[in-house]
Amino acid sequence: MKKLLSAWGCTVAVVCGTGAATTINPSNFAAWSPNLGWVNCRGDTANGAVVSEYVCSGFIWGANVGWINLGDGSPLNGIRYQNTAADDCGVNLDALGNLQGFAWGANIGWVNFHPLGTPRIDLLTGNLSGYAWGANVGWISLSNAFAQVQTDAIQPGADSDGDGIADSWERLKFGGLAIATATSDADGDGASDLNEYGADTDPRDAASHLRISGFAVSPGGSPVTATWTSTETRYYRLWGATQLAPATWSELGLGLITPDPGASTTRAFANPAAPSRFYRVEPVRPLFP
Ligand SMILES: [Ca+2]
Ligand SMILES: [Ca+2]
Ligand SMILES: [Ca+2]
Repeated sequence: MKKLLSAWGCTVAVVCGTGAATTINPSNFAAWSPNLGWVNCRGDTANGAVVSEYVCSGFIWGANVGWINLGDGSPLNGIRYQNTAADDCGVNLDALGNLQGFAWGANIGWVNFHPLGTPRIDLLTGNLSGYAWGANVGWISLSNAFAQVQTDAIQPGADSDGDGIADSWERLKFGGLAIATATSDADGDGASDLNEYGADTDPRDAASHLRISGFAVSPGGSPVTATWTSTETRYYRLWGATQLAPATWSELGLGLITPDPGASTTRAFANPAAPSRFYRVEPVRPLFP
């Protein structure tokens, strides 16, 4: 099927019916091009754009130009499209939400998602912004004063060995699928490879793992201030409990926390009156299922 899709004939893919259901929002699906008019990123729903953790796939539709292919979802290196051969082209997504690579329309040629147009996805809202550029069609705007494109989800990458870790991440960090399992801890830092994947820390660096790195209590016992290691690619929630066995964790009321710039985040919160208190921090990817 990969071969059929890589023929770049948009109607081929529709006939094949291999596309996953689109992730694009039913109301916010329209990009705009001065030369093409509206471009429908949901397509016909069954074959519309699909955003996943490392790559995009599926098709967007321009009434005047037909289907535009975002990639077949199966990059040859098992991670991202290299965009150096016709059968390995498509639009990639990085951990910060930036889109980069080439889409293809049989009637319009290549459409370049280039850093100059800053095409990206907001990791909190799923809103797309920036532009793509086609030599034959000019700019295609992913958001404007009237409309925008929004993805309801970012699908986790394929997990063929069923360890809960996207295979792309395993290949990127370990060069293959043999090392990481659902319980392994390759760098022995106490954070499992599965948890390092979830927190976007380095599974080959024992100094890199999610942890509360600082904690200060005000005179009188409340509020307290917690600092934890963080990355721009994740949001966080803080949880508290007054005992560990059994623990009943409660969200501390700060809601979804946007990380501070840099390598750590600090927040203050009320310290409940109790003989003992325990805290933990959870990494969150808002658009993941
Ligand atoms: Ca896996
Ligand atoms: Ca580890
Ligand atoms: Ca680590």
